[in-house]
Amino acid sequence: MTPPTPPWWSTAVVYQVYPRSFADSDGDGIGDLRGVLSHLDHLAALGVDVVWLSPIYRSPQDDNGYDISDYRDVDPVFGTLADLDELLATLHARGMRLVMDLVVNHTSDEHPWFVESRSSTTNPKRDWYVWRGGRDGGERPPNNWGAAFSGPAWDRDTTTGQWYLHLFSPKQPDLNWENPEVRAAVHEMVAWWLDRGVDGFRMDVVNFVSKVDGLPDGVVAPGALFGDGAPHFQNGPRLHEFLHELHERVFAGRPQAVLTVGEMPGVTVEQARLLTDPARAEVDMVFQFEHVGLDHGRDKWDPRPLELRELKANLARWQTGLADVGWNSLYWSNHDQPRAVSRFGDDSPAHRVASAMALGTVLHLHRGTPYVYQGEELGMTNAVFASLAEHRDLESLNHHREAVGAGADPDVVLAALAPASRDNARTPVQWTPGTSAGFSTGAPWIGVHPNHVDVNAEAARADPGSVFHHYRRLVELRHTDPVVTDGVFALLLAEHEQVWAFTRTTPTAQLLVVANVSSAPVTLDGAELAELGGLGGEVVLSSGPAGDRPAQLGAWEARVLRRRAAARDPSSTRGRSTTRLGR
Ligand code: TEU
Repeated sequence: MTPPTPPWWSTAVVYQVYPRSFADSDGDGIGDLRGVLSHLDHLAALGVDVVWLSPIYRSPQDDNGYDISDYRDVDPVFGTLADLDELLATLHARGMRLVMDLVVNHTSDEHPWFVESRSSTTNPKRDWYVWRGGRDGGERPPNNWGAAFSGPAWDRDTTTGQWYLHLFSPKQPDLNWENPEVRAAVHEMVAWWLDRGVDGFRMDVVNFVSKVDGLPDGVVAPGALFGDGAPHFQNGPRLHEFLHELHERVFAGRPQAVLTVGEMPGVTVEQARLLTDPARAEVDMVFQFEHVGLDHGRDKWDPRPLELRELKANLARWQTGLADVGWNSLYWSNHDQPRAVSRFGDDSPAHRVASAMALGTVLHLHRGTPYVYQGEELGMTNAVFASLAEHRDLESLNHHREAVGAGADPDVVLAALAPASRDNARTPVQWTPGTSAGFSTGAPWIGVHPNHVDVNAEAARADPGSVFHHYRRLVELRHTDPVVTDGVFALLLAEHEQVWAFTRTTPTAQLLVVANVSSAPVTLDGAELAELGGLGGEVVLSSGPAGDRPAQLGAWEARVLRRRAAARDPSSTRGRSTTRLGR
């Protein structure tokens, strides 16, 4: 039997554009589609295959476009439908693809569907959203769930006195996927975009669409204001059915081979095996959240130190779990997460470049499809905001208000926003050392990082030793070396607290990836060196201040070595038994 042709996205790298912060063409301080069009050379130079565009649809912008009031138009702040068509055509002409954001767990409260739905209890669209009567004579929400952006997950509507569910902001009411008319409307809209030529969808919190019957109360953690509804709305009872239906009705049989990636907070490896099994036809890959939760305590505002051993074990568990069925997505950052180099690396001037390279190296050489978030290829760092007034994200602002309202010290809450706020990822892309980093000729909607004078695309592209060129080489390696796509993953030195090492092995070749993921040099002892096969092989890629002694790794030094796969290679046999790490 000939093996099935691997899907195109198995050798692809996706680049995420958060349009509000990418590039502004018209001087209003907000990035737009013509801004994206003007920087396609940058993406082509990096070599990426796909652009994932965060939402550009019509929206009141309560959550920067994740609150959509018209799925079939472009918000004037970003441009026009004609600009979008031009972007699509230009990307295609350059051999790149376009993946859109699909936000259908909820709409904006200004979407005509919700405007109708809230108008009366008998409106035909009433059941398109999740409406319930309140407790205690209607005065209290129907259950105790909290919303992701603070406060209760319910709002009482004055027109009818009933409550509607919003897992995010009150301006993001949840659609009722139990209603077949809602699903049909979503299918129609997705087909409309595919007819326009788009190549796929990143599906926003799509594992929240099926809620448990009866919407039971969640457990209230000690000190928490609300119950945790997640067990009742994440990966709910009809999720597989809904995704399969969407696939069959819309994605199957399309001329373009569509890429679907489901954003799924709380998804487990076991669920992901089912969700991404090609035979089940649900989604191609999922964004899982385990590795970006390892530095959270009670919640994201309560940091705990990240343990390298835990991080390695987590990624290894996903590699093993999806080795024989399904597929991984690989990411360090996106528009909701802090900057990778500040969070997992060391963004001090001495180590910023090397640590960004080391992180890129380990991530991109895992098995799966890597996602590069805009600016990550420049080693952009977390924002430096001096006051609450500089923050923009509703999640941060609401959290500050809620925590201070409950008696917390405002300065302490502000300090907790610094490492965790989503605004860290949303400062403008740094194109040049000039005014506003070349992002806009107007006043940017959010502060430009002062380090743009040194950290910018112009400088990076001119410097062969930059993070940009290292990422470019990683993308190229994925395109040219089948081991990067297919090789079996095996973690080495699992217990080492500074070194991240693994092999990728096919019957004919092997890559060994070794990185010092710390700001202190490492000297490997004899046993460690033996586990790494003596660190021999042809150097495919390296970064950091390589020393001349193989047993020494400088701070954040990363090496990728190619070897012929030997049947009795100690690393490959040992690696196979690493499942104990995570299971
Ligand atoms: O995010 C969903 C999600 O669960 C998060 O990553 C969320 O940002 C987190 O709770 C913050 O701590 C998606 C989008 O990526 C995000 O930008 C939207 O705000 C959200 O859905 C609602 O559409």
